[in-house]
Amino acid sequence: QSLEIPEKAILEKSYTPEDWQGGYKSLTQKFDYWIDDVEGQIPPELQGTLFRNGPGLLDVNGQRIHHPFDGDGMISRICFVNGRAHFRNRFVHTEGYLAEQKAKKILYRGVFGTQKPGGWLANLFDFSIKNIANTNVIYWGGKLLALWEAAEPHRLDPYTLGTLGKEYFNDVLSAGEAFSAHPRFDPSCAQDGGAPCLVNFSIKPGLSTKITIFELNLAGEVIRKHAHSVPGFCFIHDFVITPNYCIFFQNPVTFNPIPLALGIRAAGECIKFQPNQPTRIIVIPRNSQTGQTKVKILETQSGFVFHHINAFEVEQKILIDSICYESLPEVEPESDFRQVDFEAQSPGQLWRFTLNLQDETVGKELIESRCCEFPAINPANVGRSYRYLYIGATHQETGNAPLQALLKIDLESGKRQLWSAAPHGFMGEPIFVPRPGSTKEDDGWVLALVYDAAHHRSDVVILDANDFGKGAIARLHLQHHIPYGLHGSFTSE
Ligand code: 3ON
Ligand code: FE
Repeated sequence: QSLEIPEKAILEKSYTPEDWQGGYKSLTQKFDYWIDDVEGQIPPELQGTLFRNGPGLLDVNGQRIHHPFDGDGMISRICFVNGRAHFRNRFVHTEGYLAEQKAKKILYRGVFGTQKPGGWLANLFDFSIKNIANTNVIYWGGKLLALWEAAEPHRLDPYTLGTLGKEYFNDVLSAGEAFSAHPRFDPSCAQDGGAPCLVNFSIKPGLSTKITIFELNLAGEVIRKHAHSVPGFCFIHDFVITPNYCIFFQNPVTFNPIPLALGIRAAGECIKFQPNQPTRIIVIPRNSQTGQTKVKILETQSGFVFHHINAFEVEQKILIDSICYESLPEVEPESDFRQVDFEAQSPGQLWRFTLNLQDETVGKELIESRCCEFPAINPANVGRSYRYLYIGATHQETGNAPLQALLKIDLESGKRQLWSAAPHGFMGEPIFVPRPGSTKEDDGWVLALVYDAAHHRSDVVILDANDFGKGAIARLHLQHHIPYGLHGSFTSE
């Protein structure tokens, strides 16, 4: 057998840019229907609702936004009942969305480079922010909440997806106060006698940064809130928890607000990655009662981190699994994000960091070099040791490219399984749903939205988490596409 790989196979990409770009068309229509076009079988045991959030609009009446992270939040709701599934989508009716739809033009600057038309003069000294509610959607304490990390949540009707208003948790949040888009769900909180709780944070940046931690009980009430000041500017999108700690990676960046003030750059474009500076790992104790309240800051080199997978404690050590980029991906001010040169971007790779709290050292080890993003695990293992993770990945083993596959990693045996939707399929964030009543870590399903460029529509794909080798056990063809999204969640309530 020849080991020679034909040159064509190496040169050929697993996708075409045109196919990929199709997933960045706006979706303006509202839909409500039972999904009848199903390949395979929806497991009847899979009961509950998958909520997804992401930018639904990539333009306002034809005026293009500069970066997908600036797009207005659109919620999709896929409800599974007795082996059938129902689809509904609605935009979050934020003040900014309503005002721009009425005016039929861009009225706000975006954090990631969208400017008001009219050049720098039209944007000069405009620091107002548009809460676009586009990053995550969670169901907690009987409330469906659309999240965006720089401002307060929007509350939605879980059935109709109608917007009910902003959520302040009984005045715990003040107007405009942030509540990040990456809450973590502690399945069994030691401080609450083993009851589940939600842990979230907010970042108030400045010369020094205020990090506030919130813990909410099952009724959706904030039961603990404490704030900490750390030196320097922070761009922190995600964090991890263990039973005793909240852990943040302070990326090595600087912020220069002058181009923002002058109307020539958006806030996100004023952030500069500093490759020669260390990442500072901020470890904040969750229990402020035990005297263990001192915040510890450890240093390492991690590149830029958006997302973490999980963390857990082993004696005096904390292990943290994170997706690291060699640098912060930037979109040039005058360019179109649809023309991005993937090969020029560093891939996201999976690393394990080991913090030794006693001598304050950090070790690190590469777990997966294939470009990956959007991790998921069994919710019962959040903050605990775990064996399996599921993550969006590129079809190819090396380099950067759009996510087209799902990778399952067995951290114990090192075994990998890859399910790819290439060449025409593009992968969104997976969600792991445990099989009801089962305690086996990988017994359940992995759900993801896949954009199918061949039909310009999206599919809800269901894999058996225990065995990706079977292929998709069901592919639910939607009647339309869903623009590439960010995060979501599953609730069996
Ligand atoms: O950090 C400071 C405080 C703060 C909260 C300054 C600041 C202005 C940058 C800021 C605001 C941050 C915001 C609004 C961040 C929003 C992030 C967002 C909407 C999405 C992030 C997504 C991250 C990733 C890695 C997405 C990957 C997507 C793919 C691989 C596929 O499309
Ligand atoms: Fe995120």
